Amino acid sequence: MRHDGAMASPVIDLDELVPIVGAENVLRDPEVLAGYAIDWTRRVQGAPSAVVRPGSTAEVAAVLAWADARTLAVVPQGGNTGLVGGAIASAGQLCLQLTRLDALEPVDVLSAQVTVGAGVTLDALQLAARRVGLRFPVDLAARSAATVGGMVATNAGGLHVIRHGPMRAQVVGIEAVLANGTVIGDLRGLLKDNTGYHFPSLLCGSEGTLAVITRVRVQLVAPDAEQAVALLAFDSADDALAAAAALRHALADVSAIELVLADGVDLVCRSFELAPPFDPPAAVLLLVEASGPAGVLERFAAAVASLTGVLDAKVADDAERSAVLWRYRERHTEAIALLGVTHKLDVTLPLRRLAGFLSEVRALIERERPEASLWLFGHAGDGNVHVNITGVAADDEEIDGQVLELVARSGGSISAEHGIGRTKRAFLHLNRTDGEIATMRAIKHALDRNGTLSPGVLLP
Ligand code: 2HG
Ligand code: ZN
Repeated sequence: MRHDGAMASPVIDLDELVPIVGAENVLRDPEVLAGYAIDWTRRVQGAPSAVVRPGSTAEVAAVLAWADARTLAVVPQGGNTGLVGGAIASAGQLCLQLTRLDALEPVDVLSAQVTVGAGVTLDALQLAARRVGLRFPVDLAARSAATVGGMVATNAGGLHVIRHGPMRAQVVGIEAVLANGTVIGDLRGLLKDNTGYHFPSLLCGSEGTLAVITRVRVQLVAPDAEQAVALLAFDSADDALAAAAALRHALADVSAIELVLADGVDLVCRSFELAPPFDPPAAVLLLVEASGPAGVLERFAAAVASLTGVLDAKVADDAERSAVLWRYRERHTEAIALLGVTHKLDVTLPLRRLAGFLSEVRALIERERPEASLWLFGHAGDGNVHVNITGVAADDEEIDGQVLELVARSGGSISAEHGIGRTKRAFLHLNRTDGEIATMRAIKHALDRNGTLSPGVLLP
């Protein structure tokens, strides 16, 4: 078994993995493998030779050392909720499935930190924090399956980046295994430690290409006393974005500003039999969440009342009614998935270019792929738009390129929070110079001499 032009490799006997992880954790039945071999978008189909499920850092190290010595490629995978194919092993590669690394240490209340295995789900981490009266501030719709290791590897963003930053901002310690089996990092959680290169920074967003993350220590925050959510209706994206800026100036409590459009909300309502939020339907909707010290609802209501351009509003201040409003935003991904293979282009624009981009990308798709449907939604507070295209061929990379070129020309990023993975690596040059890509390659080579980890991911 060879990968990416490697020299002739020794014969590979997957039975040699059995003493390392146990027979029940070397999966080879094609029917079982199928579930690990395709990503959420159904666009990236892999064909791993086996799925290996280590149960400890030592087992990860032993599997990697074994594979590295045989130049057998290994692709780490967490909850398989990624949207760019970064966790999908191609033919002849091993899928290193990490959900058995699910140990959750007791929360260290003194430092408000907790150490968790890479396979712990976001849900489980949030629950552990809540149990001791704290909060883990990163949140995203795939919380029940997305794992902490995968979220660090992709530097996941989610709903609260405007207040708390992405995953990178929460990580205070990391343990990872290099391709040759060397374990690096520490989990002491020291906020001040200037002893050279900072491995958490290097590994956040490295998408499995530099090391396999096995444990992570994260910072928790104090919960907010109160929370309120509003769904606001507008005629245009310009009006909505002006209101979003005004709200952020007026109110320190804003913790999420999400944008959805009439057609997406209609699709969500039809797909899940939800009552439409507004009658008549609004062209553009903002879902705004405010959380902070007592009195949030009053401050929020006053700030909303002072906005211009709001056609209609729905406000909720309890968990149940807030969840009802959130559904119109959070269920977009699921509703779009029902339409079939989806091209997902997760991009950020400078806020001043965001409204213009929404109309320009629509004009581009109408011109270039009139048969396609375009779904636009995202995190308006940080300029992150999820451009979803359905009704085009799975392998239509040309249309991806055209959208991403528009993003780059507009001063944006071709990957806001999902990563580059397999689906965007051919476009990395739109955002990174040759010198930068060469630097990334040099780092990759220094840490993974044989190219064992995730070949075909991230680097062109
Ligand atoms: C979200 O914000 C996720 O809901 C998924 O990042 C986005 O499905 C998508 O394109
Ligand atoms: Zn998102």
